[in-house]
Amino acid sequence: MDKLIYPTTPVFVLWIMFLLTQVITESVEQFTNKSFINPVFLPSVTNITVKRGSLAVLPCSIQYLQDKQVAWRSVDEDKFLTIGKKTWFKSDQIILEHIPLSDNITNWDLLIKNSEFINGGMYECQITSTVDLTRRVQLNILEITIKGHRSIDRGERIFLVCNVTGGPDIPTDIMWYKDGHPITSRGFPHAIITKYKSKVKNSSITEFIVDRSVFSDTGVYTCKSKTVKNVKAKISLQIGDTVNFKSVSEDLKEEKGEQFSPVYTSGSLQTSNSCHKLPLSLFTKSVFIIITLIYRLTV
Ligand SMILES: *[C@@H]1O[C@H](CO)[C@@H](O)[C@H](O)[C@H]1NC(C)=O
Ligand SMILES: *[C@@H]1O[C@H](CO)[C@@H](O)[C@H](O)[C@H]1NC(C)=O
Ligand SMILES: *[C@@H]1O[C@H](CO)[C@@H](O)[C@H](O)[C@H]1NC(C)=O
Ligand SMILES: *[C@@H]1O[C@H](CO)[C@@H](O)[C@H](O)[C@H]1NC(C)=O
Ligand SMILES: CC(=O)N[C@H]1CO[C@H](CO)[C@@H](O)[C@@H]1O
Repeated sequence: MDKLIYPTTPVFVLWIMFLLTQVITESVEQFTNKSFINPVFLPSVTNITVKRGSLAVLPCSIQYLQDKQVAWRSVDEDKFLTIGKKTWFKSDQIILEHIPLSDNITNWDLLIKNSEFINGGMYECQITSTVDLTRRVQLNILEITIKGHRSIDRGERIFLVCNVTGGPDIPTDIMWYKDGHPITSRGFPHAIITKYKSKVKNSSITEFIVDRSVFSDTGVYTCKSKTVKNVKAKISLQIGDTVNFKSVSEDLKEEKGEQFSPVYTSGSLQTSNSCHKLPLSLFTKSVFIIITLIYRLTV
């Protein structure tokens, strides 16, 4: 007991020295990274949302892979899709994109073509080595549609339904835009926007309603998620008047403050002033032609 607490023998001193050298060489080896480099995943998105039918790119960027292997696995179905550069799971939809970059970085992206709802779920990019390194990527497949009449008469009700369908993670932060501008209660006091989520149908519904449409409601309407990229759809709406032309002119007088040069009337486009000014413009044109002719002749 005494010996251990107060070590003075030369054997013990040698033992301590041996331990110290072991620790030092180990840390030197680690410091120079000779054989101690472990592969690392570089930061990339881990939650991806794409529209049904489009290409889904699941990124996996690795540095210092050295002689180790990369595999992609479907977590939900518990099966390997790719191992190394080989596509393990035979499918026309799945491609492994292997792109070596500089600094010992290589991209091992998993591409899923013509994505379907069934392709949604959790995927895992893994490096097979002594310590298993994994990176999970969530893929959400959505469909977004707008239903509603593309052409209605002035005074009729506008009713557009934006329907986002997909898995349980569908975004509900859907906004309406008209000609690229957000529809707010201030800018569009006559518009009503309603929202609801149907758990049974895995859909999020956002409606745009205007009880009495006016000509200036003509435009391109877009519904899109505030936060999730790619989640958007658009519809072009035309407010027309099939009753008669007289009412169009009256409306134009009524809504003079607004700008709507092309007016849709009974299947043809007319500019607001063309009818009243036609004789006058013909007259000025004729005068102009005559003056030009006289000028040409005299010079
Ligand atoms: C060893 O790793 C460190 C960081 O861990 C790095 O700064 C250094 O450049 C590496 N050395 C070599 C020789 O790659
Ligand atoms: C939204 O779309 C889904 C899938 O197509 C459908 O089942 C559902 O009835 C639609 N909802 C509305 C309100 O149109
Ligand atoms: C992925 O994004 C969706 C939509 O934004 C979200 O609802 C979901 O919680 C996210 N999932 C994960 C695993 O982060
Ligand atoms: C809704 O999503 C759940 C979970 O992803 C799924 O089990 C169910 O079949 C889906 N329902 C419909 C109608 O697509
Ligand atoms: C740390 C590491 O793996 N470095 C390698 C990076 O790639 C070059 C060749 O491109 C190798 O020589 C290095 O050993």
